[in-house]
Amino acid sequence: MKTSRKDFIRSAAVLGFGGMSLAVEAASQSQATLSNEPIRPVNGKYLLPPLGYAYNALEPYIDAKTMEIHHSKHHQAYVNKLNEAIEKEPSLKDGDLNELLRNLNGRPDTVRLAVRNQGGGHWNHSFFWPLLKTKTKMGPKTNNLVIESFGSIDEFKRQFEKAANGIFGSGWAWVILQGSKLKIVTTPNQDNPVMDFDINPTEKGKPIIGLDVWEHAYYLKHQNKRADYVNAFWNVLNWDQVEMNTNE
Ligand code: MN3
Repeated sequence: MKTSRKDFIRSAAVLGFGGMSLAVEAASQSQATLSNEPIRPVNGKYLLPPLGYAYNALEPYIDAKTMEIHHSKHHQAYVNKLNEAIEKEPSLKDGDLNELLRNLNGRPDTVRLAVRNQGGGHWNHSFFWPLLKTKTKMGPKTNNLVIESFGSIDEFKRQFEKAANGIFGSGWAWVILQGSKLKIVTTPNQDNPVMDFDINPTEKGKPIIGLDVWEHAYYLKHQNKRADYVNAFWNVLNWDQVEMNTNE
């Protein structure tokens, strides 16, 4: 029996849908994450989400050793220290990390800094890993937002690179959605644009892209040359994930 093109498309669509629902299930189990999805403790403890791809998947742009140490050591350390903090403050065990970060000022003094630094570290890295994938293309919604907000893709990239390269010390460069426009902002340490501490309200918004510019993210491959790492980021930015992040 000959398989018609229509049947083929239908079965591919079914497979595609199956793959998607599996991915959604894995994401909720792993806590890997879109910016608007809850990140919750399991039995009172936050967990390290699986990377979702091999450590060498981003070669040659980001090397396997960096990915392995970054995920299994650095991110794990944020998770562990966040868990130590919430041990001391059991009221934090039930929440969603997004909510904890959005209302840092409402947290007890004893744990606020730990939630900011370690919770921020956990949130930021959970957001970062799904943003990395080779060979994707900018989606139509993102493209429109970029053109409306920056005039051209080149100008957008230029401004993002300038911001990322200009961060003094450790921090993150972000593209956030504010209303119907994109904006590039930076944060020090593990702060991010969803937190409510003494951040300028103009710097707050829904993250759609985040880039870790701590030295641990690039030093093994690029040493002091952060600009090379920032430039390489365009080769591994997962535009499919970015497009999803633009959804409300
Ligand atoms: Mn990092």
